[in-house]
Amino acid sequence: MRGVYAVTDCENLSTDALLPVTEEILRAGLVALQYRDKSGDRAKRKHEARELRQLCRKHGCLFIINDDVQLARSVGSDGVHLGREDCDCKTARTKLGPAAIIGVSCYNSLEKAQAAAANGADYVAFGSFFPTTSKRNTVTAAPAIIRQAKEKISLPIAAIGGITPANCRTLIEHGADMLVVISSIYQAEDPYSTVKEFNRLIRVT
Ligand code: TZP
Ligand code: MG
Repeated sequence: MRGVYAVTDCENLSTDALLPVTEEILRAGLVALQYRDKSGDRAKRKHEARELRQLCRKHGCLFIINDDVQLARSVGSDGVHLGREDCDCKTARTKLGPAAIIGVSCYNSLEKAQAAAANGADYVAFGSFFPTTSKRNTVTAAPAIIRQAKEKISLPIAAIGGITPANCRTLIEHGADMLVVISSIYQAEDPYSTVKEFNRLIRVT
């Protein structure tokens, strides 16, 4: 897994706005798309997740659901992303099976990353590396943690938090495999070109 990993900006976009811009960025080339929606609106979540599942299939992109193992199961996503408020990796594995991609947020903790690896995670995420307005109460991580993690575990490493084409270089140089991004893509004037630019910087296309 290497490249741009976009996360849906459901706080700012209605379904009608989310789907076309997501298809645009899928055309620009994403390694993964995460459906992240904190609304608690079950009907909306199921509808959006199903539509995004289809778009990701069409464009050959992995589709990951944030927090919600049940939703992941019911729409048949490729996997789930778990944070400290979600169920543990082993429980998710039991529910989703051996082929599911399970990502785990590790904030600024190498210990969490090693535990996630031992518990069968498929990738780990660190951050927030830069200030972000997309999430409250973030933990700050320094780029050095990426290199340190690569020495200890052999999983793909995702970096998140305030990442833009202008600041991502240090993360790539420290060994980030995936750049996980909400606002600098979804709120860009030209989301398609922004993904292309990230891809040029991380050299995947
Ligand atoms: N976890 C840590 S920072 C963050 C999440 C979900 C938000 C990232 O969004 P943005 O807009 O790319 O800073
Ligand atoms: Mg979560």
